[in-house]
Amino acid sequence: MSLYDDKIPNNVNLSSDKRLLRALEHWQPNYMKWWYDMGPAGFEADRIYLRTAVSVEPGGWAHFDYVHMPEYRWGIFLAPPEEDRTVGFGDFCGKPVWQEVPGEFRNMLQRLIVTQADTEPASVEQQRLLGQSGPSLYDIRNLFQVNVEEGRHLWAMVYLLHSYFGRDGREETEELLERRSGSAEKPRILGAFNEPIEDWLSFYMFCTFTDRDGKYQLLALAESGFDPLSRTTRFMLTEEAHHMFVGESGVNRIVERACEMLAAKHQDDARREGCIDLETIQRYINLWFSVSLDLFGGEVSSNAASSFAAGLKGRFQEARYEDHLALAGSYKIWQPGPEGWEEADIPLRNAMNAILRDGYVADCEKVLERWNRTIENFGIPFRLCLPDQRFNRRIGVYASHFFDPSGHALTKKQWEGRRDEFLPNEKDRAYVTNLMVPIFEPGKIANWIAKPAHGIKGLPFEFEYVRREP
Ligand code: BYC
Repeated sequence: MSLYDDKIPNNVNLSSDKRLLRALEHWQPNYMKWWYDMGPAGFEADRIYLRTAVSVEPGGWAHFDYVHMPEYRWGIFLAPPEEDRTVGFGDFCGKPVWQEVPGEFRNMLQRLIVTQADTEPASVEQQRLLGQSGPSLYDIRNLFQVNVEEGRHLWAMVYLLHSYFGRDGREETEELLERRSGSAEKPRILGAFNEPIEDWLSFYMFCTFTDRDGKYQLLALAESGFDPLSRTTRFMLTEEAHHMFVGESGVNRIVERACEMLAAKHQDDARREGCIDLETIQRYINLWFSVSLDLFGGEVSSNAASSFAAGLKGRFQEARYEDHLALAGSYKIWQPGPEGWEEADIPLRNAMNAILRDGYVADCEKVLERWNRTIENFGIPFRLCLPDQRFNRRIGVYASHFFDPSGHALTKKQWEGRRDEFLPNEKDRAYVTNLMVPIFEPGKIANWIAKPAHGIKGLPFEFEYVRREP
């Protein structure tokens, strides 16, 4: 048994594939170097109560124990194969799925996998310093759980690149460790993954809105006719659910604490009580929802049409549709025309990004309803909302146009004058950053966030989720 078979839990029979093993043996030390350079800073020696995936069997991905993060067992798992699976959409609909890369679509497929892969280390880099200002050991442990799982998701994509894309794939896996979130020279591929995440409100917004893009992209890739990609992403989705829980419940606890203070002190300004006011929370929603919408790509996209036609990337729950060819039909988009903004019909295949995004938006609406229920329970009339989909966009038909969060068109000058009303402004950031004081004592929590309703795996909130080395 090889060192890696021993160290890396897997269900891909690593030990029997010498070529793959060699490739991973070459990549693994570089990954570890990256983790030490760019992974959570300042906690390398501490033991964290983490969940590690040890198999895809029911319960096998829910093994909990104390772990030093650099020794986390980053594994490679594919969901079990489905017998006689066929391509579910596009030009090859009904044909057997591919177990090898279809030559004519190699570049397109590699690009999808690299783009997906790039987001995983990017998010770890964005969150690198957060542990040092965590509001409780419970929250810090959740951050690290998310971080190690993003590391595992990178391994999942690296496995595909090494196994199926030869030398090009190997080179891509090196570049994945070279790009850096926010770098001017070698930035990460997608916009949201170059945004700084320097406070915990941003972290929870990211897990709510950006990880939820991850869910929809993974669901679309889980439909793929390239079976190894489908099986890998299906397993990744089991972990993604927890990340969204961390985000949604995190924001909810911040909202709850602000409302609790407002209600108890008959105040109208949560900041006076050292909490984060709902208006600031709204501006963070405006930012993270809009940058996450950009992650779906342009509303009208020939790339999306091509990957749908090739059977590589489908729609969310493709089986719900009757027509899997999408050759007929159209999708309505409000876009600039010769006479100003107008509704246009675009061919369905070109609208695949917009269709996937619509499912995402509906999902986000439900999150907002749950946060608003918390506010309502305190009898406070304020309501949080999602900004209009045209607001603050950098990609797609609304990029380089200006809209307020209600979707009213603005001139560039009006936008510049009112930007601070819509998006986190300098004062907001300074205020929120100032609250980020670390709490490392078990059972204690920062003033600006409520305790969670439950601890991890039935343990109390007071449990020592992070054992700090003296
Ligand atoms: N930023 O045809 P278009 C996750 C580029 S998150 C910068 O409109 P397409 C996670 C695009 O590359 C999920 N550039 O869009 C969450 C293209 O460039 P070229 C990640 C952008 O290609 C939290 C041009 O603009 N997974 O897992 O259909 C933590 C025109 O593009 C952006 C995936 O993304 C942007 N936002 O769609 C950890 C799935 N958007 O060709 C992890 C795989 C577009 O002109 N990726 N561009 O050079 C895809 O399916 C597609 O690449 C995209 C873009 C949906 C992202």
